Amino acid sequence: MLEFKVNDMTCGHCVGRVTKAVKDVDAAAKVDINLEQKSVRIASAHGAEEFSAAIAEAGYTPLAV
Ligand SMILES: [Cu+2]
Repeated sequence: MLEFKVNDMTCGHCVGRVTKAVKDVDAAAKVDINLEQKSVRIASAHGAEEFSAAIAEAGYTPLAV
């Protein structure tokens, strides 16, 4: 399980964009986002750096937890 904190994720639109960024890396990834806690949990065989880069490219700031 990978986890990031994305503090600039503020609404459902952001959740959608982050989810899409994760799915673009791995369509089979399981994504669990808690907007209140700004947490993004990802179950995937892909590495954390790939997701971190994709979330950053979507315009957000993923922090390692
Ligand atoms: Cu938003």
